[in-house]
Amino acid sequence: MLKRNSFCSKKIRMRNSRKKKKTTIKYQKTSTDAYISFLTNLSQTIIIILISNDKRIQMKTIAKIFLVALLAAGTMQAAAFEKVAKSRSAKVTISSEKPITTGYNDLNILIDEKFADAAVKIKVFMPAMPGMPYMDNVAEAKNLGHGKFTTNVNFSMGGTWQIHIFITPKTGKKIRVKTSVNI
Ligand SMILES: [Cu+2]
Repeated sequence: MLKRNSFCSKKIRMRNSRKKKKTTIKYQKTSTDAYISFLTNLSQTIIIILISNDKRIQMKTIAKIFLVALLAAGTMQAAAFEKVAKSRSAKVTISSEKPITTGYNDLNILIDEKFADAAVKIKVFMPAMPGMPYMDNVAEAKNLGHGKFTTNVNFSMGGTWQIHIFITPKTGKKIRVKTSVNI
């Protein structure tokens, strides 16, 4: 009986490790998508546990919950910062693998593929405040293809920074998308 049980859990472990490889690819989405999938998966597995009297199914589903939770936590760390900004003609997703801090930060900019050959520029600025002058930093974004861009920008102090993304398509009007970040 003991032997059978340990064989059983070994089989489950093997199956889980195979499943993990598959799900790793599946969870290479945005953190929001991953979180929604995680919640859906969690509620489904809880329902299976509740309606099942089979110990083995219960064990499998519990293992699955831990696996999914682990993957979700990993994916959420992958994008520590993410913000979606919209204008009338463009949607921009700005993200960072690390939390935004004072100083230079690597930012990923994702725009619609129809702007894949556009020039993208970022401007961050903080309006003048009592005892503090206006501050800004402008950076060109590097085109990685398929609407993905990357840039490195300086937030020279803590506080609320305005972010403007300028998209200049090969043909057509220049687009400005606005958002902000608190540091
Ligand atoms: Cu300031």
